[in-house]
Amino acid sequence: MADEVKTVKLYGPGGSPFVCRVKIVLNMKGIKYENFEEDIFNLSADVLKYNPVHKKVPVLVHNGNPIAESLVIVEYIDDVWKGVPILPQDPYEKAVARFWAKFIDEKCNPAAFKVFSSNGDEQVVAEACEQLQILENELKVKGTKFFGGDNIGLVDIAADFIAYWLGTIEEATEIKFVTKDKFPKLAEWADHFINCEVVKEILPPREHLLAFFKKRYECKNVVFDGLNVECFHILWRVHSEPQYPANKKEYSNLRASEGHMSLYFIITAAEYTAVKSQSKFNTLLF
Ligand SMILES: N[C@@H](CCC(=O)N[C@@H](CS)C(=O)NCC(=O)O)C(=O)O
Repeated sequence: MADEVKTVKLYGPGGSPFVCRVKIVLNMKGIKYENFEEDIFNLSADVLKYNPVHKKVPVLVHNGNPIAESLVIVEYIDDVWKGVPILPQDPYEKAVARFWAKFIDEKCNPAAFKVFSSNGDEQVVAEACEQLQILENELKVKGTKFFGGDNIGLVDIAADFIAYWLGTIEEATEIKFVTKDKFPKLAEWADHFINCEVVKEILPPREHLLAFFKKRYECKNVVFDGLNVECFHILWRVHSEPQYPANKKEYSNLRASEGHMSLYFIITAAEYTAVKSQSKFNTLLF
């Protein structure tokens, strides 16, 4: 057991839905591991070394081998440790599960996130609902408790953000668009999922998430010395010096930080020049 702890290391904070995917699977399989909590605004040198391509958590290190990307990690764990299966054995069923997990990652989660960064724009809400409706229909057609049947599987785990985080961000931002009336099957599924012992033990306290997301979305419009800067997203790495491209669209990649909290700005090239020349901005944000 002690050896297992030494050979399995998980890098990533408990508040991240991507990290929780991995934690849920480790919990389901009863695998002991060492957890490195990590600060997503200032990732450790270990994470940057183990995941130099994406520079993100979670990262799992097993017997010294790093594995990145939550769904890849989930599948890896399922391959290595037997016991409760996460993916179906049947190749077709397995492909179907991977299809839905990919759909959640590529369509549903980004569409839902966009609702909050757009401050509840009607069109953006409609687009997110369209994606969620596809999941709702899938549950209706299957008629099962979970996407995988009677037990939790890959798709349920992939959808942990929808089950738990989404409602919390809705509360933090006061932008409610996923209702029980609109998505009764999803609501029922989410309830089953978050109340499963193996999941419940892992989920971060709701009040912590609430506080985090309130802070994250509170700065919608920020004024720096008369310059109205639209802040629509929080940002990541604190001290990395960004490259400054020449047009406004690319400026959305400008990374700045205010103390621990980082912000993500859209500003024009002219605004940038003006802002950069102001010492207040420099002290405050870099
Ligand atoms: N596709 C990745 C997404 C992981 C991800 O976005 N992780 C965030 C934390 S929730 C992160 O590491 N952010 C740090 C950064 O971007 O610098 C996965 O599934 O693992």
